[in-house]
Amino acid sequence: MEQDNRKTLFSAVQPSGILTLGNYIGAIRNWKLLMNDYRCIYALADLHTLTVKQVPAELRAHSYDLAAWYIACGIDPEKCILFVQSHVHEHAELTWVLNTITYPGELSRMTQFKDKSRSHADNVNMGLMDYPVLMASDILLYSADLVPVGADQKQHLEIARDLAIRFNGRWSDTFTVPEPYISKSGAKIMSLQDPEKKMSKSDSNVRAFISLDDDRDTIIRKFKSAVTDSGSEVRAAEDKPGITNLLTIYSCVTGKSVEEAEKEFEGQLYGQFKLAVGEAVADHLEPLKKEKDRIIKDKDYLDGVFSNGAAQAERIAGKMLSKVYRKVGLIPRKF
Ligand code: ATP
Ligand code: LTN
Repeated sequence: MEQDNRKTLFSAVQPSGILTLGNYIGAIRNWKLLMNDYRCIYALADLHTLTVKQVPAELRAHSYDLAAWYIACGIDPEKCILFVQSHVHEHAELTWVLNTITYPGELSRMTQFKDKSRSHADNVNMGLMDYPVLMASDILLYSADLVPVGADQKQHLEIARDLAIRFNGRWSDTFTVPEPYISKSGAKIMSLQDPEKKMSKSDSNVRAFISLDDDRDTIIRKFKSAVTDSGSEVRAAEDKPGITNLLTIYSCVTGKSVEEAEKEFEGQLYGQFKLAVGEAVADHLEPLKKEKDRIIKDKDYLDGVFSNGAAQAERIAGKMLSKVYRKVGLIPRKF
């Protein structure tokens, strides 16, 4: 068999609802760009979604939806491994072992845990706290060298690195210590209503985020109502978080640099600029949405992708889990 000498890349998104423009620009868009240079493994992190309350039928629908978006955004299942986390039992099993070398203190100080404990105060469960350990298992099972994520996941990546180093030190070299890949531009797309806050799908104000499912008119309307800053110049600056965010978005969807965009809108009013950003985003998303709508109709195709992906993922994850069990002293089943 031909040897693949490329480094390995792993990433995942939770099928927890709609996808926002932040998810797309901060994460999924980069996956496609890296696909030819790395051996890529992409998962739907469905076990992670159970850390907050889910409606079972909706979770199932969201999982198919997310897979359709992955493929529509250019993640080619023929060129990478695309699978559902819960289809590969090794993820949950490695989490158990890693839990035994994780300290509660390092999990309880995670920003996401603190935020979600506040926003889901009626359901602060062990899974919510253990979330980064499951994420570390996802990454370490595949010896991933690189993990492309948005800036908000950097802390979780640090835990994955710490656990790899701790395990390797206590037993012997087993895990690759992963590096985060956080793109320079677009790693943190901000809310359209409060540019000091991350754009988030769980925002109670729907005008704060763009859903990839929004139609053209809605997208343009949301950009028109985006909060901007004082002054009138279309320029990226620290004291202009609203305009800077819109310039970043414009640059990411058009491929132009922020400087080029600033020149293009020199002398124009905020209103004209916001309309142009809305149109550029709508133009960019339109073909992706068409493709997603086509793919989602074919559940058999998606089930085939999942089955094929899980078989490939399992081969890698199974080997790694056996190695881990052996190293920590569990006896292998002989018959
Ligand atoms: P929630 O807001 O409910 O916590 P989320 O929108 O952050 O969810 P996730 O599934 O946690 O969604 O994130 C998926 C990926 O998208 C991660 O890599 C994350 O870093 C990235 N991401 C999420 N929001 C943004 C954003 N506003 N800007 C850039 N990247 C983002
Ligand atoms: N927690 C991540 C999703 C995720 C992930 C991973 C990302 C689960 N497992 C492994 C990278 C690598 C999030 O985006 N919220």
